[in-house]
Amino acid sequence: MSNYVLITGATAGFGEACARIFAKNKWNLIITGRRKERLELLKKELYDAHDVDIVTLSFDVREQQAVENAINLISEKVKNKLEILINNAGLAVGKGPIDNGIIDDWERMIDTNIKGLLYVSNAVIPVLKSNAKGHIINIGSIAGKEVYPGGNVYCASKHAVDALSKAMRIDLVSHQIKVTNIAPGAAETEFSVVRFKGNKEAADAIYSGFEPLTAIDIAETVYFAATRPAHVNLNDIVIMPTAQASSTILNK
Ligand code: NDP
Ligand code: 8X3
Repeated sequence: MSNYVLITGATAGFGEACARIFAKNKWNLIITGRRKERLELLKKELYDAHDVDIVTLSFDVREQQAVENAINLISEKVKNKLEILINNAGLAVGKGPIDNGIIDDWERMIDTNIKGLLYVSNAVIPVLKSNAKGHIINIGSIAGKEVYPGGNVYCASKHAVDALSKAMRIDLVSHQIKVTNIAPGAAETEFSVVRFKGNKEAADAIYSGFEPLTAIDIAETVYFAATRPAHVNLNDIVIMPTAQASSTILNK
């Protein structure tokens, strides 16, 4: 039986694309997200196409008890074959000067991008340790490498992901658990629609005048990192559109 990859935020964007590429390559999946209907539709589609085992777990990564309960629901048989955790669930909410910041937006980003990633990791790391090998792939961001105008709290949350990737690598090296940080630049997904609270025009403007990355570009990168030989780990990957030189420099 093939091994399992657990993907957070598999209902859209990078996470959904990761589910597709891993299933196509005959990996079994544990797909998670809040939108249960999307998880069930994806499960049916990928099971029909690839005949892999797919477990769906619907929970909010911000709720520690819900995270723990969901991971506890996974059968021992599946846990024994769990090899990869992709910490992908995340979001930006709002973009503007810090002195105009909305506290609720800040809390959503910190609770999801930092605390949610920690809750999921806390629940899954014991499983990887007992399997005596594993791979955690954290989806950071170019916002975790640079700070840009109006990005303040989102950038801080992704700098935290960058730091946690380094810290996890140090703390888990003796358990043969690889840790990879992937830091994408501009990629067109539901990300900007969420960031601009449903304002599609504002979201579309982010990607106009250049060719952004796609979710498939990121999923292929994740899959490549996940399938290196046992003795090779890719620590940190920054991936941007060819038209992007930094957070703020775009060839439009
Ligand atoms: P999408 O908005 O397309 O997907 C985000 C995913 O995260 C959804 O599946 C969503 O599921 C899930 N999610 C969000 N909040 C929660 C929550 N509280 N609990 C559980 N799941 C949650 O965005 P992307 O695919 O673009 O983003 C994926 C990751 O990549 C994020 O961490 C983002 O910060 C990062 N990133 C994105 C970039 C981009 O330009 N698009 C660039 C660099 C990094 P649901 O709503 O069903 O819960
Ligand atoms: C998403 C990329 O540049 O909008 O993390 O912060 S950016």
